[in-house]
Amino acid sequence: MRLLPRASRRALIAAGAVGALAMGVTVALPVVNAMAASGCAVTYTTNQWQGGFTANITIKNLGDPINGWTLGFTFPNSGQKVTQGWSATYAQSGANVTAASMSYNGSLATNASTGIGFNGSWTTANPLPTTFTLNGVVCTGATTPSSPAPSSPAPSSSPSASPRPSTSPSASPSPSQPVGQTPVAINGQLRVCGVNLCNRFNRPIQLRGMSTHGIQWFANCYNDNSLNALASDWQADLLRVSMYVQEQGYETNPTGFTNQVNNLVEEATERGLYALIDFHTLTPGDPMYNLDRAKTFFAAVSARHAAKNNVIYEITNEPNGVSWSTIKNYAEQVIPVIRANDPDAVVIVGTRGWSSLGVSEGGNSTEIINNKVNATNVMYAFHFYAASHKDNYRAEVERAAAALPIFVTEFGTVTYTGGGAVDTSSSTAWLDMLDRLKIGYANWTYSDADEGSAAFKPGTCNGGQYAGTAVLTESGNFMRSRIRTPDNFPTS
Ligand code: IDC
Repeated sequence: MRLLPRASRRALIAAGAVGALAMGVTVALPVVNAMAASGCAVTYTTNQWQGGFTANITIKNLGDPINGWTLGFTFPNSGQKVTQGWSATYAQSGANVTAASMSYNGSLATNASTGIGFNGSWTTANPLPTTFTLNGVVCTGATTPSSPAPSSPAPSSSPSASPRPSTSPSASPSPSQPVGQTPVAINGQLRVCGVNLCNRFNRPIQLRGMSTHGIQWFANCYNDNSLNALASDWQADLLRVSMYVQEQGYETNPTGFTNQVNNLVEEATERGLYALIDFHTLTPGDPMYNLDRAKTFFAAVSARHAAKNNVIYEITNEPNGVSWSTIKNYAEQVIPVIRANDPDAVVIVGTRGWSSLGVSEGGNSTEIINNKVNATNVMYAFHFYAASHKDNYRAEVERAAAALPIFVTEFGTVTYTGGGAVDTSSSTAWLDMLDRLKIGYANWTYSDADEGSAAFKPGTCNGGQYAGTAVLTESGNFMRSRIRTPDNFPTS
């Protein structure tokens, strides 16, 4: 979806068109229903603009476990239409809409939630539907008298993943369950434990994966074939979705880029990969410049993915030219927006000097260690480019890693320009250290950009072949062989 040219947008605004509005309704009355083998609560929120909207719906099952569901609701007026949905099969007749579960999200345990959504259009007005049914029963939010309220967030639905064989489509964090083969099926919801990232067995793990290039430029590199190759051939654990804010990115079309990110998160989820949502600020370096955009964006994506167990939020890519206290202040304003929707998700905060822990601006990690972000489940980003950043940076990471949870959300095998030759010895030294310290990483980039850091040869994304080594650059070959080695995730 492209925005209208700037002049036409101004004309629309001048003609009195409404701007983007966020609206929401939660249907969850604290009523106890004596019958109570069924019960549901639905949250329906929209972001809307002139003629269009995105709806995000969370369905919570308050009754007995169900296997397969159909959500029903009625639009308040007949000009409202579902145009494109996700995570459910939609049908509309007049103003009546149904959304039926998919194979991977039909099973909802008691108190489990799942998230679905759609893009829609409207003509005269776009009020929210007020009544929802689940399998024909009106959702009043009633709870079963016999089941106590959950003390922890409900387990999310976890799709089993093709193309990796999965023996367990469930993400229920019970060690007694058979273990699936995808990274998400094995590890489930992650949390920060001390200086590490821990899986559902409370054991430290390292996630290894790839970053997209800017999705405003390389959307053609992210499709079923390329993502199947990442999951199956590369055996990656993680896809970082890199959404630039400037440089023709998010600021030019917030709804379009939010949808593009959401779709890539769904693609990662279908394949059992963790999805790292990167709010790719770069220039200007002060994250506060994008604070309002960040709040809007993270409110939308965290609502959409709240029920998933595989989403990690990176709230600012590379702050530069600003103090750590400014970055911390930004983080402490954005994190609550995410937590309001997705209380248990891990959040990664960029650090001073292009996420160098301060080193590239003459500082070091002490400023963070002495003044940590005031929130739990937080990690700190470190970035390096192996041909530019060597021993002094490695020493600082090793020192910082004893005190801070660190995630290398971006690095290159080349120079910090993104180009030049692969520095194999420095890259090897870096990755050996990250492996030893169990620090997760995403390599820049899973794209066919014409620069040394790209994994694919230029032109690859015009074709359909991504698996194997014939399509890879030197950097791609190096990274594929590092990422393909067994993860040996702890399973008890
Ligand atoms: C670079 C891309 C390049 C693009 C440029 C635009 O590789 O194709 O023209 O961004 O700004 C970073 C940034 C990342 C950079 C990368 C390489 O996070 O956006 O990508 N890099 O320069 N930090 C250090 C290096």
